[in-house]
Amino acid sequence: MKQVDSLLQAWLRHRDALVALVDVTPEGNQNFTPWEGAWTYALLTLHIVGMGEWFMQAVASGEMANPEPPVQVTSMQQLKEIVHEVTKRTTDTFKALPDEQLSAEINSSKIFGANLTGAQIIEAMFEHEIHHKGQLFVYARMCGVENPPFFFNRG
Ligand code: NI
Repeated sequence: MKQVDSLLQAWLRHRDALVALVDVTPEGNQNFTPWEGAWTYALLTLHIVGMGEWFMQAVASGEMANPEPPVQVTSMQQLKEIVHEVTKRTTDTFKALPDEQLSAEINSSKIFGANLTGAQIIEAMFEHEIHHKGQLFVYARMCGVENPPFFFNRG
């Protein structure tokens, strides 16, 4: 098994839980915020999936692009579709990574102050996603989701 494949499986356990969480969040909650001035449900979700793809593209290309601003969404349905699309693209890029990219140096000094290896960028990607996913669980619970899906299902 490629090293990349086991990392992909580890990431997908988290991402699948995120997708499931967004899928069960009722329509109309795209602009929900837990306090005034906080990111909306949609912005937080777009940030997680957008940055995930951004990290993965950096590992694949060796270069860190400037992150793109999130698109405007007007419904949970639209948000769900974007989450599925971006997850599919990120998964495809991840799957296609050769193991050599894990030890390759990524041109990341302007973001991280040092050039990290592909494996280190993937670690940052995981930490970023897990951190914000925890926040989104609270958002979803406040939007009435009673049994949020967790990440430990390995069946
Ligand atoms: Ni963040």
